[in-house]
Amino acid sequence: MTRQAITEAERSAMRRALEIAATDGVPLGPNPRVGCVLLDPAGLPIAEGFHRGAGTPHAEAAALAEAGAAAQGATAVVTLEPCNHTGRTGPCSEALVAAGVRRVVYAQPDANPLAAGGAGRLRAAGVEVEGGLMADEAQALNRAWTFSVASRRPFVTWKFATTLDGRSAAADGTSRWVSSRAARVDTHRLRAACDTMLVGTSTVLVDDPRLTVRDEADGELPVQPLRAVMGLRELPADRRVLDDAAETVHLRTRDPEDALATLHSLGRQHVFLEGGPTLAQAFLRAGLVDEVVCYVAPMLLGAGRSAVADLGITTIADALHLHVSDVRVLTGHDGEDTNVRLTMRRK
Ligand code: AOF
Ligand code: ZN
Repeated sequence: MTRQAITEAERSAMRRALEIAATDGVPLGPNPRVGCVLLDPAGLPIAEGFHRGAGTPHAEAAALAEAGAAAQGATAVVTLEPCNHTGRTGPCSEALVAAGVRRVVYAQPDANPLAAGGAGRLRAAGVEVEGGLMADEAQALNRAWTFSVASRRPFVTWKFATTLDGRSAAADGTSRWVSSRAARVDTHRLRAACDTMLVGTSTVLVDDPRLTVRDEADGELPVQPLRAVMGLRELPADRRVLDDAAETVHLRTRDPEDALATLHSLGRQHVFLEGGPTLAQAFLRAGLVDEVVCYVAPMLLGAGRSAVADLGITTIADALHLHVSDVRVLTGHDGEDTNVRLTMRRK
């Protein structure tokens, strides 16, 4: 059987599927964002659907429901390989076959071992299948989901604020407002895109942070990330992290790998690490930081606590290297901070 090349109509359907997958208001995680467009044999769109969050129909099922009998002989263009499992809903591979879909074009292969295998199942049923169209765009849409299903742990973003000379506190321990207001607003935007805030018990004991996502206009957002505190020390009941503004878990371990394993088992995909230099040290030493977000204040201290504790590196050849992915200057009335985003370079 000769394979049919991907058509222009399928390309534009994939662009549309990516667009509807990213519909505002679709909650991030634990499920991926997925879009699906059904085309008739002439390449004209007949129905579309997108996933609206855990427990609701998958994108393919939503599109099939809208198409009804018109799905017979159609091409399904979908941003993720159709699933092959019965989870919260039934397998999409079977639903597509049962509806008489003739061809499936998908973007990203499903890395979820529980759900994968849909392409094979479709081919076995005689459906033409093409994968990989705009796969990078689809992966970018579900960056943390893709990472966590493939790596079996959450993606870790370490955020810190520092002076120009790499200090996170002055010699007397004072550290309040190293970063500007603009940097703090920016931090809340990034917190909102994660599903878990992680700090150590010492941060809770010393700084007593709330660890919630707030915005200037509306205060605390309705959906809050989980607050996770790791370490062996007890948390006094009066700490703000134990208030009822969001859920909190105490991970009784000092080992980053254990902490991430527990968070993974709780369905968490993206950890925002906001602890102090010791927690950062533990995660960096364990090779468990994937992305770094740094706010650099135009300030010099010359002495004081370093932004990260000793990494055991004594010679320049052993330095950890990162890639800069973005640099911005955030300007506000109380100063301007430089925001640098980086990814870790894997050795
Ligand atoms: C979705 N939405 O549109 C597609 C998904 O157990 P479930 O039913 O929640 O299924 C989750 C898995 O199904 C998910 O991790 C992914 O591998 C696959 N496809 N999931 O939430 C969708 N097509
Ligand atoms: Zn499915």
